[in-house]
Amino acid sequence: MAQDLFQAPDYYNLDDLLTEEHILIRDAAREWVKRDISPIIEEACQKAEFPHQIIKGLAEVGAFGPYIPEEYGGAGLDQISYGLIMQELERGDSGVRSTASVQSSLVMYPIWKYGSEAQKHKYLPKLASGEFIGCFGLTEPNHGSNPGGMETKFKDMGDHYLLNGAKMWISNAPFADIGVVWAKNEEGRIHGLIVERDMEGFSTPETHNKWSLRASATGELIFDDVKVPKENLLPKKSGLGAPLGCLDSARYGIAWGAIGAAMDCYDTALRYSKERIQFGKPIAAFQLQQKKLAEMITEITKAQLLTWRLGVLKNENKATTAQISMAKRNNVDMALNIAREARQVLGAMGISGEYSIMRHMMNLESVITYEGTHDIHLLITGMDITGENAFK
Ligand code: TGC
Ligand code: FAD
Repeated sequence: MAQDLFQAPDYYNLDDLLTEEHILIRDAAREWVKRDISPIIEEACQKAEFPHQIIKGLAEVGAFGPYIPEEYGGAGLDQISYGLIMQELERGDSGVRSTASVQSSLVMYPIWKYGSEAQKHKYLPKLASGEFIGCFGLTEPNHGSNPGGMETKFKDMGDHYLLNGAKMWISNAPFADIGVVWAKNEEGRIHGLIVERDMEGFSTPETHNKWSLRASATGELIFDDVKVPKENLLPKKSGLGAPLGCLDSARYGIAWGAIGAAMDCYDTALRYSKERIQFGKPIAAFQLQQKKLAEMITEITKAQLLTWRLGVLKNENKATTAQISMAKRNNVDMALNIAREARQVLGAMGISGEYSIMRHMMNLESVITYEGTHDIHLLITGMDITGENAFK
């Protein structure tokens, strides 16, 4: 990739809305991305390999469990700090943000919220330091948007549970040390179970041939009569609301992350448009290119405002599922549209790995699908404002 010259756009002086601590945390993550992600990410994507060497740095910038209390090894930060870290990571690559989102919101969050004290002390500090990497198993071959229909099940065998079934499209699966896995008991009630890599009958084959999120490892989780100790069941919440509660936290992080990808595409296109000469002048001087760039910064600014406000609501424990859906849907769509427009500004260079835009565009095709598709989030908003459920 060409040298990382990123300069973050802040058209409405939104830094004024942040505290000094927010800015310190954000700038530390920004510097780390510039130093440790930008130089290696293109090659990792081309090779479709997760860059394991980044795990230590992710832990050091507080990307693993930013809002988990310090007593459990987390950074004890607020929700805006969490969002800003996700923004900076996804400015580098959506796959890097994915690894951190899953670890924080889909593995540490359920253990923190629904786990026993013993589970919290056993797993959270190791997850925060990156000694353990986790994954989250909800999606199945026959149940994606409709996780309530899941077929993975467990049986009470007296001194342990016996787990059978399969999950697919699971981020971090191929190398995760533990998985928070959602399965039905004999009464059909959904529970979370912590499954450890070395449990007999548990395997995690990698999913190959992805054109998107190539620097993030994706795989299946296969459970063939896996004996899970009873103390590994998350005791404090059951039902579909338990995994959906984790998704609220992860979707919130994605809303911030998508802004990072959009900022990187905009910044790259703006710089290129000033340097590329055609017909004797920089292409930035042509109205059609200005239209693209002006619309990009307008959409980024609107998303920044929406998401900052969501962060304030989240800090006050007032953000609703539907408000989070609106931000995830809007911001990912905004980022994908900006990536497509920015790629055009670069002409043929837009498809080259010399620049980050095509990689962001391909990554965002996953981001607009996972954690609830674009259409599912529209239906969540639709249900919230009309009171009518259009899912079923
Ligand atoms: P529904 O009947 O609406 O709800 C079932 C129960 O759950 C409660 N509930 C919630 N509880 C807490 N937080 C939320 N956000 C909640 N939303 C709903 C609800 O009150 C109800 O409780 P109860 O007590 O009455 O049973 O459920 P439904 O079956 O109709 O489904 C609704 C729908 C479609 C919105 C939901 O299933 C959904 O969101 N589907 C999308 C699935 C999805 O997002 N999967 C993501 C998998 S993980 C992933 O993609 C990780 S990618 C990570 C990365 O790499 O970054
Ligand atoms: P489907 O549910 O089959 O949907 C197909 C299409 O039908 C979509 O356009 C959808 O919007 C539409 N549709 C479905 N239902 C309705 C409806 N009621 N009304 C209107 N339209 C509808 N899952 C995990 O559990 N953990 C992970 O870590 C994880 N990581 C992922 C990583 C990647 C790279 C990807 C691509 C996916 C990941 N997922 C993960 C899975 C992801 O959450 C699902 O792909 C997503 O929820 C959609 O499910 P599906 O792919 O089965 O699509």
